[in-house]
Amino acid sequence: MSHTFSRAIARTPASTFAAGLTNAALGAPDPAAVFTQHRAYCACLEKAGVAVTLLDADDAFPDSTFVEDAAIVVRGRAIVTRPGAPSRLGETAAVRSALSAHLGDLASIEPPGTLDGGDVCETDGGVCVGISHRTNRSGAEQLATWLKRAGTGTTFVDIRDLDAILHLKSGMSYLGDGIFVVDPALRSRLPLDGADVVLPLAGEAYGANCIRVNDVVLVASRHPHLQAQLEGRGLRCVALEMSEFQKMDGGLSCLSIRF
Ligand code: CIR
Repeated sequence: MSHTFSRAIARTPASTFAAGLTNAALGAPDPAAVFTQHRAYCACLEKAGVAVTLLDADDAFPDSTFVEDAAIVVRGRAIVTRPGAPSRLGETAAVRSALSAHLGDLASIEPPGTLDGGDVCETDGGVCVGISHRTNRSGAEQLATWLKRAGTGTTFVDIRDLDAILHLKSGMSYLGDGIFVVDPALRSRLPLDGADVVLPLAGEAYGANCIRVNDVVLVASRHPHLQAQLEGRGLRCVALEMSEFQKMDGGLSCLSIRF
């Protein structure tokens, strides 16, 4: 896959953000810090050369800042998802309309399928799709059929028994050049033959959700070992404070759709 992106969709956090879904037990997010961290994230994307379309907040959807779950773009084609949490189903309309301005007609995941974009990890060898508590087999199969038409293969990865991993990409990232960051709990489930696998140390598993954007890798701050492992591979890292999003089970990839 290419990590060259010129555009991204992001969404201002809702003022109801703290009412979103979470299992993190890290306390309530600080409202001011949420907005500060989100602004820093968007500024970082812009600095990396990406034009960010920032959607208006929608207080009816506390989790709507996690736009990644609402649509997937692979090789210039987009599919709008059907999020697995009922409270998130209505998030897709605004994302669909923003994406269609750039990518024309969009496909859709249809009932009974559910799929969250966070469960979809594109690599050079195809796409890994997590079967999770949000993405069901029908949603994953619909995505695989859509990808197959574009010549892209799919590997399903069942993560339903891994309580600490909400979405597949909560525990893995592909950074290009054969480099994966993988939570050790996922390693044996992934097709990683020949890959350069970076395993975060104990206490740094949250860092497994990182993103390559053009010539930089965005990593969550306070993951020094992981950052050193990536820099040791010649990757230029920018550390971003993600504490308030982590409290709501979100990470760096979740806050944008890049294309
Ligand atoms: C949720 O539980 O749906 C949100 N609080 C967090 C979604 C994070 N998104 C992602 O990992 N792609």
